Amino acid sequence: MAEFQEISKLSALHPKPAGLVLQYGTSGFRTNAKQLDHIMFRMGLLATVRSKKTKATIGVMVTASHNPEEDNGVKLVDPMGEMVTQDWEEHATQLANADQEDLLTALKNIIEKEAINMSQEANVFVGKDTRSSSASLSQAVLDGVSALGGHSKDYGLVTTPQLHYMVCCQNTQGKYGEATVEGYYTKFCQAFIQLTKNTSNRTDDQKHLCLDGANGIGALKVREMESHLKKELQISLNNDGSKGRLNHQCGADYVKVQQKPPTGIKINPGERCCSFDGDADRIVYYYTDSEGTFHLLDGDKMATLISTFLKELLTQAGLDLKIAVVQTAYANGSSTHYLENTMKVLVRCTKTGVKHLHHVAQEFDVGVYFEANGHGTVLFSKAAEEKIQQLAEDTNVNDERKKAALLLRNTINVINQTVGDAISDMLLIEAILAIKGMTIQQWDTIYTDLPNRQLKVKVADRRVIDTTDAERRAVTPAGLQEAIDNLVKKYRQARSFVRPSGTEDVVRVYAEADTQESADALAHEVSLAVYRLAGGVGDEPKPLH
Ligand code: NG1
Ligand code: ZN
Repeated sequence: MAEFQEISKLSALHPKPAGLVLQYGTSGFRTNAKQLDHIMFRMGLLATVRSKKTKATIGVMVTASHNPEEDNGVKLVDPMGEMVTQDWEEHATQLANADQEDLLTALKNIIEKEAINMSQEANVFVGKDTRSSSASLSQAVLDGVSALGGHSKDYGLVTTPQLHYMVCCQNTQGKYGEATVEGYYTKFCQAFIQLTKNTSNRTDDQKHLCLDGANGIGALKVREMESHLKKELQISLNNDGSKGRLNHQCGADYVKVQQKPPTGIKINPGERCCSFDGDADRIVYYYTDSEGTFHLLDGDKMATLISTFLKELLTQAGLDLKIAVVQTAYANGSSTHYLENTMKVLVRCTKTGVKHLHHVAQEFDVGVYFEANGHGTVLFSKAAEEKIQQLAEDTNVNDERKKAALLLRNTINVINQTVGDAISDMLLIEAILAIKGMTIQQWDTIYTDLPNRQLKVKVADRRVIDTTDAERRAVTPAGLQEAIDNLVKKYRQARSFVRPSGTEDVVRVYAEADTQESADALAHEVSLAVYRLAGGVGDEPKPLH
């Protein structure tokens, strides 16, 4: 077929370095940008084939999120704006790793296996973050699409969640919103303004938010969006990319893992601040108190605030809808305890990676999911949306129920249900705080986090660690889980687990306990156990203190 000749010709312009093997990880391929040109071309091919299969528009986002500037990556977006399905992740890995001369065979295998009608039209949306490598890498994706005769639309610089939104809008014929950046701002900002319109006693101080844009795409997009907010939210933007390096000592991941404020930002005591990550699909909040102590409000705190707000509204509206919170093993033990025992909300735990959380959240009428690192959103089932809509339009209900239904309807509209979205989450949190008349300090005191520590250990092959029970227990190597259990017993309120990272060549160690010293000591001791039992390389982990 003519298109296959074209592929042979064009793929030679995007050659695969011999011997390079990459896996479609927790969220796509991710590594040093220099190694990714062939991957991008091939993902252009795969997205085109996926589009033919689903008879819908597919998205391809070029970004390495919170990773360093010199890295890059790519993730595929399925028709409803969700992450690509797991069996296609395998196709992606096959195609990415095929030797240059075997590329056509690998592609044909996928086409055959999936019984794809190659005469079907294909449409692919492409977006990229602000990394300097993203321009040529996204061009390689576009080349891949055109090599197979697919149509493409290049959205240029967009946040990851904006691209997910575009794909969903396109495939729902505009029901989700208009598939433009302008449409995105209009939808979410209008909902925010509606939500906050009866909170007229908000002062300018309360409307003020200090934002760290991680020197990335989120900063650019917040600047574009600002006028739509009509001063109802007044953002002072720091780390906007004009000086500092992307994700360098700033951004949501830095703040969460280091448990300290980003550089490049001056924080006044008590001031409400938040940080986005490099592609604006994560957000964390924080403040420093009058003693200068730093307080982090992470994904768990957001899940708690949001689920409490929604549960109260559902009760006021008299709607019997099932709400649940989905977390991972990294969720702070205090948050799980509070949600289950005080809020009486159903909590479910899944493996790390939003695709896992997203799927479980879909099982409920209202599924709130957040990773502790600040990636999350809320999903409403179709039935739940319909019930809320009906109630909002019903002229025979009392004022309290009506008011709650209207708030719920606007809450649905301020949320990007396709994927965790820093901008949309920020608007939601800001609206909830405004409606409840709550300060960040009051939000923080809902429950107290258990002190915790995350560490990384380098091992020769991280795949020697296999886990079960939503990654909370290690099955291999032999003796590791037993060692962890024995260490955990030494501390109060302690918990620890290890798992191989899906985005970095490391094993991650998590520990929490009643004091920071204990959490640090436990994390260190577990790191040593990993180093000794799972083939550690380099220097032995050193104690933190
Ligand atoms: P890995 O490297 O698999 O731990 C990290 C995050 C995930 C997720 C992905 C994708 C932690 C502990 N892990 O995955 O939650 O966000 O990156 O960006 O934060
Ligand atoms: Zn991200």
